Amino acid sequence: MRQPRQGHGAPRRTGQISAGLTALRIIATTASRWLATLALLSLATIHASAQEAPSAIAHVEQAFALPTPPGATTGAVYLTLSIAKGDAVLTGASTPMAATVELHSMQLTQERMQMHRIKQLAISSDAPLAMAPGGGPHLMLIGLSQPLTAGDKLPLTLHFLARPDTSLEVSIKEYAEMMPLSD
Ligand SMILES: [Cu+2]
Repeated sequence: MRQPRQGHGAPRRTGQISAGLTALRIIATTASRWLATLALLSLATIHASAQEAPSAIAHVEQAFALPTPPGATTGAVYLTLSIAKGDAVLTGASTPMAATVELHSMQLTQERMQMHRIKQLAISSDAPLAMAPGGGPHLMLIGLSQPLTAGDKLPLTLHFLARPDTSLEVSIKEYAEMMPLSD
């Protein structure tokens, strides 16, 4: 006698509960799929930025400028530019101490070293760029607001193609100071 009562009520309730559980499961599954998708998306974003970040930073070392004689309006900056991963293109530089900064290269023309302006300088992890007085590329300061004095510093910002600028302080010193002491 008891069974029919329970029997009439129980299956229906069980059915409602299981239907409710199924609905919950579907919601839970959909939610977890969404969460998984979101997690994957954010991972992909992190991965993309992690891939771009290291190569974005070009490393600058041994940046120096030679002192200029009184009255001189041009000077030169030399530096070593390297990159840990990938490549970069230096497109120019600027300083509040000169009207313009040009990328220059030196070329031997009819037994004379001649400077000429170049538009950009490419570097890669395989091929860093080491500038030095006496030839090759350098940064030419044009329209100096004051002579470059040994011991002073020169603020310089390097501009790259599709990469953030790099700002640094350039030491003004005699080239001899950069050479290892020998003899
Ligand atoms: Cu030059």
